[in-house]
Amino acid sequence: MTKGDNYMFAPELETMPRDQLEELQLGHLQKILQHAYDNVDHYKKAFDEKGVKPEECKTLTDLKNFPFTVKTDLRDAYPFNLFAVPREKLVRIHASSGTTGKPTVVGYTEGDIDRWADLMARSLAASGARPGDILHNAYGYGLFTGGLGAHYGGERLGCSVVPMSGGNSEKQIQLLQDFGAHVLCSTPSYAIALAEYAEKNGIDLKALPLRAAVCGAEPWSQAMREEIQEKMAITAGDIYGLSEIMGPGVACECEDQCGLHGWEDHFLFEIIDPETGEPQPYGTEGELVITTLTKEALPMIRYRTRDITKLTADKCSCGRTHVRILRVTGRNDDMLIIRGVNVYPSQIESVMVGLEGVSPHYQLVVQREGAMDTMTVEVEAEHGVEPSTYDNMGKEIQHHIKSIIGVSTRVVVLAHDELPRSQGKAIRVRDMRKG
Ligand code: DLL
Repeated sequence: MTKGDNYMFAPELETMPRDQLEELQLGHLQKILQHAYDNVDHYKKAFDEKGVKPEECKTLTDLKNFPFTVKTDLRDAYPFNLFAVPREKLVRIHASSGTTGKPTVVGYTEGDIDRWADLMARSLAASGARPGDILHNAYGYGLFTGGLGAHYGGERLGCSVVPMSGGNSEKQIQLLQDFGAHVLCSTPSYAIALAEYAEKNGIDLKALPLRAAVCGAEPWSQAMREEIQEKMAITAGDIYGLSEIMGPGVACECEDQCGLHGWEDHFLFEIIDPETGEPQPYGTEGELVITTLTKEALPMIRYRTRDITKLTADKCSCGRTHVRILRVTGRNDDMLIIRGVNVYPSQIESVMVGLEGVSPHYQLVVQREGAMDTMTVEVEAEHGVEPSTYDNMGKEIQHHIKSIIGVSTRVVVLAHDELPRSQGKAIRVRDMRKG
Protein backbone atom coordinates (compact mmCIF):
# COMPACT_ATOMS: atom_id res chain seq x y z
CA MET A 1 0.00 0.00 0.00
CA THR A 2 1.11 3.58 -0.50
CA LYS A 3 0.57 6.64 1.61
CA GLY A 4 -2.22 7.91 -0.63
CA ASP A 5 -4.51 4.99 0.20
CA ASN A 6 -7.65 5.93 2.04
CA TYR A 7 -7.08 3.21 4.61
CA MET A 8 -9.00 3.36 7.86
CA PHE A 9 -8.45 1.05 10.74
CA ALA A 10 -11.96 1.11 12.22
CA PRO A 11 -14.27 3.02 9.87
CA GLU A 12 -17.42 1.94 11.72
CA LEU A 13 -16.13 3.68 14.85
CA GLU A 14 -14.09 6.52 13.35
CA THR A 15 -16.79 7.80 11.02
CA MET A 16 -19.75 7.10 13.31
CA PRO A 17 -22.47 9.77 12.97
CA ARG A 18 -22.27 12.26 15.85
CA ASP A 19 -25.66 11.42 17.35
CA GLN A 20 -24.68 7.75 17.62
CA LEU A 21 -21.26 8.65 18.97
CA GLU A 22 -22.83 10.83 21.66
CA GLU A 23 -25.28 8.11 22.61
CA LEU A 24 -22.38 5.69 22.97
CA GLN A 25 -20.48 8.24 25.06
CA LEU A 26 -23.41 8.83 27.41
CA GLY A 27 -23.82 5.12 28.10
CA HIS A 28 -20.11 4.78 28.87
CA LEU A 29 -20.06 7.99 30.92
CA GLN A 30 -22.87 6.88 33.20
CA LYS A 31 -21.10 3.57 33.80
CA ILE A 32 -17.68 5.10 34.44
CA LEU A 33 -19.06 7.66 36.92
CA GLN A 34 -20.68 4.80 38.85
CA HIS A 35 -17.52 2.67 38.63
CA ALA A 36 -15.39 5.53 39.98
CA TYR A 37 -17.86 6.37 42.75
CA ASP A 38 -18.29 2.77 43.89
CA ASN A 39 -14.63 1.76 43.80
CA VAL A 40 -12.41 4.78 44.52
CA ASP A 41 -12.58 6.57 47.90
CA HIS A 42 -11.29 9.78 46.34
CA TYR A 43 -14.18 9.97 43.87
CA LYS A 44 -16.82 9.05 46.44
CA LYS A 45 -15.57 11.85 48.68
CA ALA A 46 -15.21 14.38 45.85
CA PHE A 47 -18.70 13.65 44.40
CA ASP A 48 -20.28 13.75 47.88
CA GLU A 49 -18.60 17.06 48.68
CA LYS A 50 -20.00 18.51 45.46
CA GLY A 51 -23.39 16.98 46.17
CA VAL A 52 -23.58 14.98 42.92
CA LYS A 53 -24.45 11.36 42.36
CA PRO A 54 -23.49 9.31 39.27
CA GLU A 55 -27.17 8.66 38.47
CA GLU A 56 -27.74 12.42 38.13
CA CYS A 57 -25.75 12.42 34.89
CA LYS A 58 -28.60 12.23 32.38
CA THR A 59 -26.95 14.03 29.45
CA LEU A 60 -23.37 14.67 28.38
CA THR A 61 -23.58 18.29 29.52
CA ASP A 62 -24.44 17.14 33.07
CA LEU A 63 -20.78 16.17 33.36
CA LYS A 64 -20.03 19.83 34.11
CA ASN A 65 -21.57 19.32 37.58
CA PHE A 66 -18.94 16.76 38.52
CA PRO A 67 -15.64 17.71 40.17
CA PHE A 68 -12.32 18.00 38.35
CA THR A 69 -9.44 15.65 39.02
CA VAL A 70 -5.96 17.20 39.15
CA LYS A 71 -2.38 15.96 39.21
CA THR A 72 -2.10 16.40 42.99
CA ASP A 73 -5.00 13.96 43.43
CA LEU A 74 -2.76 11.33 41.84
CA ARG A 75 0.19 12.35 43.98
CA ASP A 76 -1.93 12.27 47.15
CA ALA A 77 -3.09 8.78 46.22
CA TYR A 78 0.51 7.59 45.70
CA PRO A 79 1.11 4.87 44.79
CA PHE A 80 -2.08 2.81 44.35
CA ASN A 81 -5.01 4.56 46.03
CA LEU A 82 -6.74 5.86 42.92
CA PHE A 83 -7.18 2.46 41.35
CA ALA A 84 -10.72 1.18 40.92
CA VAL A 85 -9.75 -2.48 40.76
CA PRO A 86 -7.78 -4.70 43.19
CA ARG A 87 -4.03 -4.36 42.64
CA GLU A 88 -3.86 -8.00 41.48
CA LYS A 89 -5.97 -7.09 38.44
CA LEU A 90 -3.27 -4.71 37.14
CA VAL A 91 -1.16 -6.21 34.41
CA ARG A 92 1.01 -3.09 33.94
CA ILE A 93 2.13 -0.09 35.94
CA HIS A 94 3.70 3.05 34.43
CA ALA A 95 4.80 6.23 36.17
CA SER A 96 5.78 9.76 35.29
CA SER A 97 9.39 10.82 35.76
CA GLY A 98 8.26 13.04 38.63
CA THR A 99 10.61 15.94 38.06
CA THR A 100 8.69 17.80 40.73
CA GLY A 101 7.72 15.74 43.76
CA LYS A 102 6.53 12.15 43.73
CA PRO A 103 5.94 10.37 40.44
CA THR A 104 2.37 9.84 39.32
CA VAL A 105 1.56 6.16 39.06
CA VAL A 106 -0.89 4.76 36.52
CA GLY A 107 -2.10 1.19 36.04
CA TYR A 108 -3.88 -0.95 33.47
CA THR A 109 -6.02 -4.07 33.50
CA GLU A 110 -5.69 -6.56 30.70
CA GLY A 111 -8.72 -4.95 29.06
CA ASP A 112 -7.16 -1.47 29.38
CA ILE A 113 -3.99 -2.66 27.62
CA ASP A 114 -6.10 -4.23 24.89
CA ARG A 115 -8.07 -1.01 24.27
CA TRP A 116 -4.84 1.03 24.36
CA ALA A 117 -3.30 -1.22 21.70
CA ASP A 118 -6.44 -0.76 19.56
CA LEU A 119 -6.33 3.02 19.90
CA MET A 120 -2.62 3.19 19.18
CA ALA A 121 -3.10 0.98 16.13
CA ARG A 122 -5.90 3.29 15.01
CA SER A 123 -3.67 6.33 15.59
CA LEU A 124 -0.72 4.85 13.72
CA ALA A 125 -3.00 3.92 10.82
CA ALA A 126 -4.43 7.46 10.76
CA SER A 127 -0.84 8.79 10.54
CA GLY A 128 -0.07 6.63 7.53
CA ALA A 129 1.30 3.39 9.00
CA ARG A 130 0.05 0.22 7.34
CA PRO A 131 -0.01 -3.48 8.19
CA GLY A 132 3.26 -5.02 7.03
CA ASP A 133 5.30 -1.86 7.61
CA ILE A 134 8.51 -1.87 9.60
CA LEU A 135 7.96 0.47 12.52
CA HIS A 136 11.10 1.85 14.15
CA ASN A 137 10.10 2.82 17.65
CA ALA A 138 12.45 5.40 19.19
CA TYR A 139 10.12 6.38 22.05
CA GLY A 140 11.69 5.50 25.37
CA TYR A 141 10.77 2.10 26.83
CA GLY A 142 10.33 1.83 30.58
CA LEU A 143 8.10 3.73 32.95
CA PHE A 144 7.36 6.29 30.19
CA THR A 145 4.26 5.23 28.25
CA GLY A 146 5.64 6.20 24.82
CA GLY A 147 7.74 3.10 24.08
CA LEU A 148 5.35 0.32 25.08
CA GLY A 149 2.31 2.29 23.86
CA ALA A 150 3.65 2.57 20.32
CA HIS A 151 5.02 -0.98 20.53
CA TYR A 152 1.69 -2.66 21.30
CA GLY A 153 -0.13 -0.42 18.79
CA GLY A 154 2.36 -1.24 16.04
CA GLU A 155 2.03 -4.96 16.69
CA ARG A 156 -1.77 -4.69 16.79
CA LEU A 157 -1.76 -2.94 13.42
CA GLY A 158 0.32 -5.74 11.94
CA CYS A 159 3.65 -3.93 11.69
CA SER A 160 7.08 -5.42 12.37
CA VAL A 161 8.11 -3.35 15.38
CA VAL A 162 11.76 -2.53 16.07
CA PRO A 163 11.87 -1.75 19.82
CA MET A 164 14.80 0.66 19.57
CA SER A 165 13.95 3.05 22.45
CA GLY A 166 15.66 6.48 22.65
CA GLY A 167 19.35 7.34 22.38
CA ASN A 168 22.37 5.98 20.53
CA SER A 169 21.78 7.91 17.32
CA GLU A 170 24.47 6.03 15.44
CA LYS A 171 22.68 2.70 16.00
CA GLN A 172 19.30 4.27 15.24
CA ILE A 173 20.49 5.48 11.85
CA GLN A 174 22.22 2.20 11.07
CA LEU A 175 19.06 0.19 11.78
CA LEU A 176 16.82 2.67 9.94
CA GLN A 177 19.04 2.08 6.93
CA ASP A 178 19.66 -1.65 7.26
CA PHE A 179 16.11 -2.69 8.18
CA GLY A 180 14.49 -0.20 5.79
CA ALA A 181 11.91 1.13 8.27
CA HIS A 182 8.75 2.67 6.82
CA VAL A 183 7.55 4.47 9.96
CA LEU A 184 9.50 6.27 12.68
CA CYS A 185 7.98 6.87 16.10
CA SER A 186 9.85 9.46 18.18
CA THR A 187 9.57 12.82 19.86
CA PRO A 188 9.79 15.59 17.27
CA SER A 189 12.98 16.97 18.82
CA TYR A 190 14.64 13.56 18.62
CA ALA A 191 13.51 13.13 15.01
CA ILE A 192 15.33 16.38 14.22
CA ALA A 193 18.38 15.25 16.18
CA LEU A 194 18.42 12.01 14.15
CA ALA A 195 18.09 13.90 10.87
CA GLU A 196 20.98 16.16 11.87
CA TYR A 197 23.11 13.21 12.89
CA ALA A 198 22.52 11.58 9.52
CA GLU A 199 23.27 14.82 7.68
CA LYS A 200 26.53 15.30 9.58
CA ASN A 201 27.59 11.78 8.72
CA GLY A 202 26.77 12.07 5.06
CA ILE A 203 23.78 9.71 5.20
CA ASP A 204 20.86 10.60 2.98
CA LEU A 205 17.68 9.72 4.87
CA LYS A 206 15.62 10.81 1.88
CA ALA A 207 16.87 7.77 -0.01
CA LEU A 208 15.44 5.34 2.59
CA PRO A 209 11.99 3.68 2.37
CA LEU A 210 10.92 5.77 5.40
CA ARG A 211 7.50 7.28 4.69
CA ALA A 212 6.07 8.68 7.90
CA ALA A 213 6.99 9.83 11.38
CA VAL A 214 4.53 9.78 14.26
CA CYS A 215 5.73 12.47 16.62
CA GLY A 216 4.45 13.60 19.98
CA ALA A 217 5.02 13.72 23.74
CA GLU A 218 6.03 17.39 23.64
CA PRO A 219 4.84 20.63 22.04
CA TRP A 220 6.24 21.25 18.57
CA SER A 221 5.70 23.84 15.89
CA GLN A 222 4.73 23.73 12.24
CA ALA A 223 8.32 24.82 11.48
CA MET A 224 9.66 21.74 13.25
CA ARG A 225 7.23 19.58 11.28
CA GLU A 226 8.44 21.09 8.02
CA GLU A 227 12.04 20.53 9.00
CA ILE A 228 11.45 16.82 9.76
CA GLN A 229 9.42 16.35 6.58
CA GLU A 230 11.99 18.09 4.46
CA LYS A 231 15.09 16.43 5.94
CA MET A 232 13.65 12.92 5.69
CA ALA A 233 11.25 13.32 2.73
CA ILE A 234 8.38 11.90 4.80
CA THR A 235 5.15 13.07 6.40
CA ALA A 236 5.33 13.88 10.10
CA GLY A 237 2.06 13.55 12.02
CA ASP A 238 1.23 14.73 15.51
CA ILE A 239 0.17 12.26 18.21
CA TYR A 240 -1.04 13.27 21.65
CA GLY A 241 -1.56 11.53 24.92
CA LEU A 242 -0.71 11.53 28.58
CA SER A 243 -0.07 8.76 31.03
CA GLU A 244 -2.83 9.81 33.43
CA ILE A 245 -5.40 9.24 30.67
CA MET A 246 -3.78 6.26 28.91
CA GLY A 247 -0.49 7.17 27.22
CA PRO A 248 0.03 7.97 23.52
CA GLY A 249 -2.97 7.52 21.25
CA VAL A 250 -5.58 9.64 23.04
CA ALA A 251 -5.65 11.73 19.86
CA CYS A 252 -3.81 11.63 16.57
CA GLU A 253 -3.66 13.51 13.31
CA CYS A 254 -4.82 11.94 10.09
CA GLU A 255 -2.81 12.39 6.93
CA ASP A 256 -4.59 15.70 6.27
CA GLN A 257 -2.57 17.20 9.18
CA CYS A 258 -5.25 19.57 10.38
CA GLY A 259 -5.56 18.85 14.06
CA LEU A 260 -5.64 15.64 16.10
CA HIS A 261 -8.73 13.44 16.10
CA GLY A 262 -9.59 12.84 19.75
CA TRP A 263 -10.92 9.29 20.00
CA GLU A 264 -14.34 10.08 21.39
CA ASP A 265 -15.57 6.50 21.70
CA HIS A 266 -13.11 6.20 24.63
CA PHE A 267 -12.67 9.78 25.90
CA LEU A 268 -14.78 12.83 26.47
CA PHE A 269 -13.03 16.13 25.75
CA GLU A 270 -13.87 19.54 27.20
CA ILE A 271 -12.16 22.91 27.03
CA ILE A 272 -12.41 25.01 30.14
CA ASP A 273 -11.37 28.50 31.10
CA PRO A 274 -8.36 27.74 33.33
CA GLU A 275 -9.24 30.59 35.69
CA THR A 276 -12.96 29.95 36.23
CA GLY A 277 -13.19 26.25 35.34
CA GLU A 278 -16.21 27.01 33.11
CA PRO A 279 -16.63 24.84 29.99
CA GLN A 280 -16.01 26.79 26.78
CA PRO A 281 -17.53 26.37 23.33
CA TYR A 282 -15.65 24.83 20.40
CA GLY A 283 -13.11 27.22 18.93
CA THR A 284 -12.17 28.86 22.23
CA GLU A 285 -8.64 28.40 23.48
CA GLY A 286 -8.39 27.00 26.98
CA GLU A 287 -7.32 24.04 29.08
CA LEU A 288 -8.09 20.56 27.84
CA VAL A 289 -10.05 18.41 30.29
CA ILE A 290 -10.47 14.71 29.58
CA THR A 291 -12.76 12.05 31.04
CA THR A 292 -11.92 8.43 30.31
CA LEU A 293 -14.99 6.47 29.23
CA THR A 294 -13.68 2.92 29.21
CA LYS A 295 -10.71 2.71 31.60
CA GLU A 296 -11.18 0.01 34.21
CA ALA A 297 -8.12 0.36 36.44
CA LEU A 298 -7.81 4.14 36.56
CA PRO A 299 -10.99 5.96 35.60
CA MET A 300 -10.26 9.67 35.28
CA ILE A 301 -13.15 12.02 35.73
CA ARG A 302 -12.67 15.52 34.26
CA TYR A 303 -8.87 15.38 34.43
CA ARG A 304 -7.30 18.82 34.05
CA THR A 305 -4.45 18.17 31.64
CA ARG A 306 -2.97 21.72 31.92
CA ASP A 307 -2.52 21.54 28.13
CA ILE A 308 -3.63 24.61 26.23
CA THR A 309 -5.49 24.09 22.97
CA LYS A 310 -8.80 24.45 21.11
CA LEU A 311 -11.36 21.91 19.91
CA THR A 312 -13.02 22.03 16.54
CA ALA A 313 -16.00 20.05 15.29
CA ASP A 314 -15.53 21.20 11.68
CA LYS A 315 -15.73 18.31 9.27
CA CYS A 316 -12.41 16.77 8.33
CA SER A 317 -11.98 15.73 4.73
CA CYS A 318 -10.81 12.27 5.85
CA GLY A 319 -14.40 11.48 6.88
CA ARG A 320 -13.66 10.89 10.55
CA THR A 321 -16.34 12.40 12.76
CA HIS A 322 -14.38 12.59 16.01
CA VAL A 323 -13.64 16.05 17.38
CA ARG A 324 -10.27 17.54 16.53
CA ILE A 325 -7.83 18.93 19.07
CA LEU A 326 -5.72 21.65 17.54
CA ARG A 327 -1.98 21.58 18.10
CA VAL A 328 -1.23 21.73 21.83
CA THR A 329 0.74 24.94 22.15
CA GLY A 330 1.97 24.50 25.70
CA ARG A 331 0.96 23.83 29.27
CA ASN A 332 -0.40 26.42 31.63
CA ASP A 333 1.98 25.20 34.31
CA ASP A 334 4.93 25.84 31.91
CA MET A 335 4.02 29.48 32.01
CA LEU A 336 6.85 31.69 33.15
CA ILE A 337 6.18 35.06 34.71
CA ILE A 338 8.99 37.42 33.80
CA ARG A 339 8.65 40.80 35.47
CA GLY A 340 4.89 40.44 35.44
CA VAL A 341 4.57 39.28 31.85
CA ASN A 342 3.18 35.78 31.26
CA VAL A 343 5.38 33.93 28.81
CA TYR A 344 5.01 30.45 27.33
CA PRO A 345 8.05 28.81 25.74
CA SER A 346 5.90 28.07 22.67
CA GLN A 347 5.27 31.82 22.20
CA ILE A 348 8.99 32.52 22.07
CA GLU A 349 9.39 29.65 19.64
CA SER A 350 6.65 30.95 17.37
CA VAL A 351 8.32 34.37 17.24
CA MET A 352 11.66 32.83 16.27
CA VAL A 353 10.54 30.25 13.73
CA GLY A 354 9.68 32.87 11.15
CA LEU A 355 13.14 34.45 11.23
CA GLU A 356 15.72 33.56 8.65
CA GLY A 357 18.73 31.54 9.78
CA VAL A 358 17.21 30.66 13.18
CA SER A 359 16.95 26.94 13.99
CA PRO A 360 14.24 25.28 16.14
CA HIS A 361 16.78 24.46 18.87
CA TYR A 362 16.44 26.81 21.80
CA GLN A 363 16.41 26.98 25.58
CA LEU A 364 15.09 29.65 27.88
CA VAL A 365 17.29 30.35 30.89
CA VAL A 366 15.51 32.11 33.71
CA GLN A 367 17.54 33.70 36.49
CA ARG A 368 16.98 36.01 39.40
CA GLU A 369 19.24 39.06 39.56
CA GLY A 370 18.54 40.88 42.80
CA ALA A 371 14.76 41.14 42.91
CA MET A 372 14.43 40.92 39.13
CA ASP A 373 13.75 37.88 37.01
CA THR A 374 15.64 37.84 33.75
CA MET A 375 15.31 35.57 30.77
CA THR A 376 18.01 34.64 28.32
CA VAL A 377 17.04 32.97 25.08
CA GLU A 378 19.76 30.65 23.84
CA VAL A 379 19.08 29.73 20.28
CA GLU A 380 21.13 28.04 17.60
CA ALA A 381 21.69 29.53 14.18
CA GLU A 382 21.04 27.22 11.29
CA HIS A 383 23.90 25.23 9.88
CA GLY A 384 26.00 27.40 7.55
CA VAL A 385 25.05 30.80 8.98
CA GLU A 386 28.12 33.05 9.19
CA PRO A 387 29.10 33.54 12.90
CA SER A 388 29.86 37.23 12.27
CA THR A 389 26.10 37.74 11.81
CA TYR A 390 25.12 36.19 15.17
CA ASP A 391 25.11 39.52 17.02
CA ASN A 392 22.74 41.13 14.57
CA MET A 393 20.53 38.05 14.53
CA GLY A 394 20.36 38.20 18.32
CA LYS A 395 19.30 41.85 18.25
CA GLU A 396 16.63 41.14 15.68
CA ILE A 397 15.21 38.23 17.73
CA GLN A 398 15.28 40.36 20.89
CA HIS A 399 13.39 43.12 19.10
CA HIS A 400 10.72 40.74 17.81
CA ILE A 401 10.20 39.12 21.22
CA LYS A 402 9.87 42.54 22.85
CA SER A 403 7.44 43.89 20.29
CA ILE A 404 5.28 40.76 19.98
CA ILE A 405 5.30 39.30 23.51
CA GLY A 406 6.21 42.44 25.45
CA VAL A 407 9.06 41.02 27.47
CA SER A 408 12.69 42.11 27.42
CA THR A 409 15.13 39.25 27.03
CA ARG A 410 18.77 38.68 26.38
CA VAL A 411 19.35 36.63 23.25
CA VAL A 412 22.46 34.57 22.71
CA VAL A 413 22.87 33.05 19.26
CA LEU A 414 24.92 29.87 19.31
CA ALA A 415 26.50 27.87 16.54
CA HIS A 416 24.72 24.83 15.15
CA ASP A 417 24.89 21.84 17.54
CA GLU A 418 25.93 23.82 20.64
CA LEU A 419 22.77 23.11 22.64
CA PRO A 420 22.28 19.61 24.05
CA ARG A 421 20.00 17.35 21.96
CA SER A 422 17.29 15.40 23.74
CA GLN A 423 16.66 11.71 23.22
CA GLY A 424 13.12 12.06 24.48
CA LYS A 425 11.26 15.21 25.42
CA ALA A 426 13.23 18.41 24.75
CA ILE A 427 14.11 20.57 27.75
CA ARG A 428 13.04 24.10 26.82
CA VAL A 429 13.42 25.91 30.14
CA ARG A 430 16.33 26.02 32.57
CA ASP A 431 14.90 27.77 35.58
CA MET A 432 17.88 28.76 37.72
CA ARG A 433 15.56 30.42 40.27
CA LYS A 434 14.63 27.01 41.69
CA GLY A 435 17.93 26.59 43.55
O1 DLL B 1 4.04 12.03 26.62
C1 DLL B 1 2.54 10.21 26.13
C2 DLL B 1 2.98 10.25 24.70
C3 DLL B 1 4.02 9.43 24.29
C4 DLL B 1 2.32 11.04 23.79
C5 DLL B 1 4.41 9.42 22.97
C6 DLL B 1 2.68 11.02 22.45
C7 DLL B 1 3.72 10.22 22.04
P1 DLL B 1 3.38 11.97 29.51
O2 DLL B 1 4.82 11.68 29.69
O3 DLL B 1 2.45 11.67 30.64
O4 DLL B 1 2.79 11.14 28.31
O5 DLL B 1 3.27 13.49 29.11
C8 DLL B 1 2.04 14.05 28.77
O6 DLL B 1 3.11 15.62 27.25
O7 DLL B 1 0.09 16.49 28.97
C9 DLL B 1 1.44 17.25 27.08
O8 DLL B 1 1.82 18.34 27.91
C10 DLL B 1 2.68 16.67 26.42
N1 DLL B 1 2.33 16.13 25.10
C11 DLL B 1 2.08 14.87 24.74
N2 DLL B 1 1.84 14.78 23.41
C12 DLL B 1 1.91 16.04 22.92
C13 DLL B 1 1.74 16.62 21.63
C14 DLL B 1 3.23 11.23 27.01
N3 DLL B 1 1.48 15.91 20.55
C15 DLL B 1 2.22 15.49 28.38
N4 DLL B 1 1.86 17.98 21.54
C16 DLL B 1 0.92 16.10 27.91
C17 DLL B 1 2.13 18.73 22.61
C18 DLL B 1 2.21 16.91 24.00
N5 DLL B 1 2.31 18.23 23.84
